[in-house]
Amino acid sequence: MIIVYPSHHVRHRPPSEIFNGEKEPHAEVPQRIEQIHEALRDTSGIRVTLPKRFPLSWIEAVHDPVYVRYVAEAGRQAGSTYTYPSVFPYIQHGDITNPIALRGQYAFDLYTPVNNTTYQAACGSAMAALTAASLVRRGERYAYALCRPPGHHAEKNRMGGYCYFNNAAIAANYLSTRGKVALLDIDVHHGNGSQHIFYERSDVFVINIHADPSEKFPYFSGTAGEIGVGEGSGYNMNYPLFLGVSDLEYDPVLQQAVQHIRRYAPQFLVVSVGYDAHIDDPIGGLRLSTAYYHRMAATIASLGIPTVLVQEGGYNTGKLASVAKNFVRGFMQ
Ligand code: SP5
Ligand code: ZN
Repeated sequence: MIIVYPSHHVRHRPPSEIFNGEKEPHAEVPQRIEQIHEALRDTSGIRVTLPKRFPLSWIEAVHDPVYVRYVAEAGRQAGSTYTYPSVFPYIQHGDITNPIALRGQYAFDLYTPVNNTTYQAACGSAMAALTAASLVRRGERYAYALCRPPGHHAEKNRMGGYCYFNNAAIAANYLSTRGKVALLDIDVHHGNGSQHIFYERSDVFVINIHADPSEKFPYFSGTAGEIGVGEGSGYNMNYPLFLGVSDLEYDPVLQQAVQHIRRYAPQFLVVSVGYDAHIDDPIGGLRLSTAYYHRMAATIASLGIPTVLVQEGGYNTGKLASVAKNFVRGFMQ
């Protein structure tokens, strides 16, 4: 298994997220990827590589170029201080130019601040996903991009949920030039960004298993009724789960999802891998065991489809190393 490690991620470290008017320590910390990286580089059968550079057009194929430029420019303006939205413009009379208004125009929450390290980290993260995708496109059976910042909440023109650029969607779109792609999202949070990006497309089938959005972030997206529109109708599936779901209840849902992917018969699979459905995750709300991550990975790998694994969430820095090791070993066996 080849692991792609985007080293620039460490410079992006937001100190806080704002929840219900209170500043709280930011959950999406550099140690997450550092710990996974350290655990995996010493695992047999694993080789670590750095991201290669790809044209910005692969990011702009998924995100509005104006949004991409905004992330770069807002970061430059911010300097080293992390900036947050205050107002979310809900109607537009002509162009919005005020920087305070723009922060809210291009974001949907107060968890996803921007400073002058953010753009470089977000690009590096996207390049890691593209590097893994290109390896798989050239014949590797699988590759794992240790993306940070994560991506699956980022929509075409909006950041949120700690995500700026949608790494998994960028990889899936890149691969879709060669054939049908399935995007399976097992992060505990609904991948609203990936859903948004592919909602009208049938060449990328998006399937999400997550904590019910009536209970958990992102709150506004991820119900079973969201099935896609137009050409994309029937090519988006959501499996919202009750809080507290354990291995035994999760597994039949994963089996169903895998069946749907098999029937779609994609040429490539992208997996948004979050470890935040683990029982000890501080924000997830589900109860999957460390051992189950091994079985989960083996089940997904049994599809036998060339696969790009893309890191999303997972916030218990004491557990991530062992969970990731289990997942990768389950995938490789
Ligand atoms: C990629 C990813 O997993 N993003 C998840 C973003 C969800 N963040 C929600 C954090 C809310 C936690 N704060 C509430 C705790 C109340 N004290
Ligand atoms: Zn998550």
